[in-house]
Amino acid sequence: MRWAVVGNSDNLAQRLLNGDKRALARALSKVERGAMEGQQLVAELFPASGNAHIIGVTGSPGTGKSTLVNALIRHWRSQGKRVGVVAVDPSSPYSGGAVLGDRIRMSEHTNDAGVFIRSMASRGTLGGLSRATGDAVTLLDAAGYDLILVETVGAGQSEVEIAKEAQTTVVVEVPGLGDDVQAIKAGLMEIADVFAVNKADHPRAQQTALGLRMMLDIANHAYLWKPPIVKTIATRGEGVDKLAEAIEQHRQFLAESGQLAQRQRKRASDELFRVLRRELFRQLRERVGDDYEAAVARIAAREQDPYSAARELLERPES
Ligand SMILES: Nc1nc2c(ncn2[C@@H]2O[C@H](COP(=O)(O)OP(=O)(O)OP(=O)(O)O)[C@@H](O)[C@H]2O)c(=O)[nH]1
Ligand SMILES: [Mg+2]
Repeated sequence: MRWAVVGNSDNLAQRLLNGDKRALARALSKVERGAMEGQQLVAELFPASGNAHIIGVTGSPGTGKSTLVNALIRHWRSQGKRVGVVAVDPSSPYSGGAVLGDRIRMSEHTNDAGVFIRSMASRGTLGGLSRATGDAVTLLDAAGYDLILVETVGAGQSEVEIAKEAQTTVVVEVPGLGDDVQAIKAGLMEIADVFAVNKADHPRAQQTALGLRMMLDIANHAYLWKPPIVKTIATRGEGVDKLAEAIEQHRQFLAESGQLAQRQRKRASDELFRVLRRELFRQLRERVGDDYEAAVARIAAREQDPYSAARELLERPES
């Protein structure tokens, strides 16, 4: 036992720390619902977190992210490392089959005590999803997983936001299809710490890797870290050891350059901002009651502008 827990969520937190996977699953459901109970759990477990290497894996749909994650799990398991996975399932139409697909592809690990895989559904708002993902990572971290992989489909700004919370972001590209243009379009170039050119069994893989290299050399010359480009064939596990090595080297670079502390501070700042924004709004909403809807109606009817309506709500005295 690494941490003793004060407080009481019917000892769920303690059981999670002791490596009980069912307790972890239950705890994750609680944070996913975003209820008070979930917040309490995060509060109890937060001191035990902060040790894991958090790795985002993102890229366009179908590029082979889940297959790669699966292969990475196999690689790190062979070294005795414990691996947690959060697969963020966006509400986009193509994700319908993806959840089942993820489950099948990753199912070889379900009986392994050193692996934990969780799919998060994007019910409700995007802010809700990134909060739930962040909390899930904290819980897996506290549960002692050495590496935590967060798979997101890099289809939009929201997924990019989630990926930004990782310490190391792997962007998965595939050969052909004007992928270089796609990468820029999705804003993925800027967040990539490591590139995987997956499906390297395709003849155009080398060309794609070279194209990426050229673009990176133009865009990134000022940075200390030059994102490596690793060719992989996830289905055969080829290149996966090199990918793992690139990921580990990035973590080492972050630690040695002082950027790890910087990224952690940025993440802390984002988290505090998010929690405060939500909490302040909740408090205000509670205090002003029906006046909120009344203000909305006035603005909609063009009787008042949003600035003065907001000022009035904020200046309302405590009743
Ligand atoms: N030829 C080839 N096919 C691959 C490779 N890696 C993955 N695939 C196949 O590509 C398809 C999509 O793989 P997934 O791992 O589900 O891709 P994904 O990026 O997780 O997909 P979404 O989560 O739906 O965005 C599957 O049929 C895989 O078998 C590879 O290296 N070469
Ligand atoms: Mg997937």
